[in-house]
Amino acid sequence: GSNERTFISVKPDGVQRRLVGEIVHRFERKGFKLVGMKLLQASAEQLREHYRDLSEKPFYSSLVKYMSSGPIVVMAWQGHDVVKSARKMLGETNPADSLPGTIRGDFCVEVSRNVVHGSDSVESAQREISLWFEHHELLCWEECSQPWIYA
Ligand code: YYY
Ligand code: MG
Repeated sequence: GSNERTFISVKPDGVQRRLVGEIVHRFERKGFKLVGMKLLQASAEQLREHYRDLSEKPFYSSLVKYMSSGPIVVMAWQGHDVVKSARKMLGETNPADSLPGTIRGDFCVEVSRNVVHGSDSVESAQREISLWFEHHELLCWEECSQPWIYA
């Protein structure tokens, strides 16, 4: 439904490279609704939890180190099929496999510096949003453009 939410974050390389505005702009233009956003320094502990499904992978500790190396921007976006659409907007995990026009296809080169995160399923999105946001930080607001985006 159009109340679906996903968790998107601009990784430390994306913040350092001043891509926050570009990434927000893409989701805004698409027609999704921003329902939560903040800049923060994530702890290794939070990141180990966020990426817990990858804990057996050889890159897990370097991933946690990179993700905690500077500020990140965490966001919750809402809209119809937003989880799947956002993954398409991000591109593939490896920027080399990402088509031009996607965020990773346009702005990065290496898998370990791929500038942006997006939830891979509705269940992951719910888990990640509740990990990074307090309930009161998520806003339900009436967007005036809604009737021009949804029939
Ligand atoms: O969901 P997504 O971010 O596209 O990929 P995941 O398979 O969940 O991996 C999370 C994160 O780990 C990825 O964005 C970069 C990093 N990573 C890596 O450094 N090296 C790999 N071979 C695979 C993933
Ligand atoms: Mg993932």
